Amino acid sequence: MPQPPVSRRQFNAAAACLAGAAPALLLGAATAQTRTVLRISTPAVPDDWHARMWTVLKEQLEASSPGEFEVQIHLAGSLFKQGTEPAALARGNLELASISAFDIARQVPEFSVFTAGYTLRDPQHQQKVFNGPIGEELFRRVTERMDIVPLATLYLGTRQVTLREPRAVRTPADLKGLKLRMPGTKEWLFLGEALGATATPMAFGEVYLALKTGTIDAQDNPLPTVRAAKFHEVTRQVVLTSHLVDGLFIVVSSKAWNAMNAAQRQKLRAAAQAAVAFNNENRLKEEAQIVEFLRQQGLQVTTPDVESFRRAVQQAYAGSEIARAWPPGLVDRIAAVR
Ligand code: KDO
Repeated sequence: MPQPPVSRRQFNAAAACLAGAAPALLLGAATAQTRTVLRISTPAVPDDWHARMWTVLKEQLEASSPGEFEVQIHLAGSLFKQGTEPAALARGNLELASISAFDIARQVPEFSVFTAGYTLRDPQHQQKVFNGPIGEELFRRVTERMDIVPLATLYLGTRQVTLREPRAVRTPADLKGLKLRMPGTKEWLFLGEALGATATPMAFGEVYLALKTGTIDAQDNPLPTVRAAKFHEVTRQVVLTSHLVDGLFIVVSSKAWNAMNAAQRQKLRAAAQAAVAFNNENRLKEEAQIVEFLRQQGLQVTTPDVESFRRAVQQAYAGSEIARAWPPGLVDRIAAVR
C-alpha cells in the first residue's frame, strides 16, 4: 500500500527524536565497552554456601559501583573443570575463582602445608593464620608465581569421611582397602592414603553416581557439602575424622586486577570479604546442626579415635616428599597462632 507523504512537521519531529537518541545510543555502547567483565567459575553445586556467596559478591558490586562491573557466575563446573581454574585465570580466560590450597600447592609447593591433615585446629585458627603475617607472606608468593591476587579466605568446612556401607571405624587400620574418592592431585591422594584408605582420584561432579553405583566406597567432604550435593542419599555412615579444616581462596587474575583503578580494587576486595562473611556465617551455623539432619536422613554418625588418625596422618607427612617443600619452622609458626 502506498504510504502518505511525510509532512515537514513530521519530518522535523522525527529528526529531532533521532538527534536525541544518537548520543544515548553511543553512551550505551560506551558503557557496555567500559564495563569490566568478571567471569566466575566454580565446581560448587548451586545450593552450597560457596556457590551462593557469589551472588552476594555480585550484588555488593552492583550496589557499590553501579554499571562498572558485569559479573557472570558459572556453577557446578559448567565453565571450567575443577582444578583447571588457575590455568584459566593465568591465561586471561577467567577473572575470579575460589581455589584450594591443593590447587596452589602445584605451583607454590610450600603451600602444601595446608593440604596436610590436622595442620589447622579449627575455623578460627584458619582465619587468623590466613589473615595474619603468614597469610600475607605466602599470598605474596602466590601472586608472584601464579599471576593471581588472593582477596579473601573462606572456610569450606571440616572434612569428614562418609561411607557407602557401614563399618566399624576406630583407627586408620579400619579403612584399609576402602576405595576413598579424593580429588585427583598428588597432595589429595597422599591425604587419602595417610588416612589409611586406598585413595581413588575422581572429579567432584562424578562422586554422587560413583557412590550410587559402588565404583567407590567412600568420599570425604565437609558435611554442608554432603548435604548440598546430596551425598547423604548414597551413603549410610559418617565417620567424624575431622581430618582437614578446609578453606578456599577467592582470587582474581592479575590481568583483571592490574586493569582496575584503586577504587575498583577496594570495592572488589570488600565484595569478596562480604561473600566470605556470608559463606562462613552460614556454613558454621549449618555445621553446628547438620549431624542431627544426617541422622534424620538415616545415616549412622560415628566418632573414631581421632588421636590415632592424627598420629598416623602426621607420621605419614613427616619425612614425606610433600613436607620437604615446607620452609623450616613454618609448621611451628602456624601452630603458634592463637
Ligand atoms: C572436592 O572435590 O571434594 C572438593 O571439596 C575440593 C575443594 O577443594 C573444592 O574444589 C570443592 O570440592 C568444590 O568447590 C565443590 O564443593
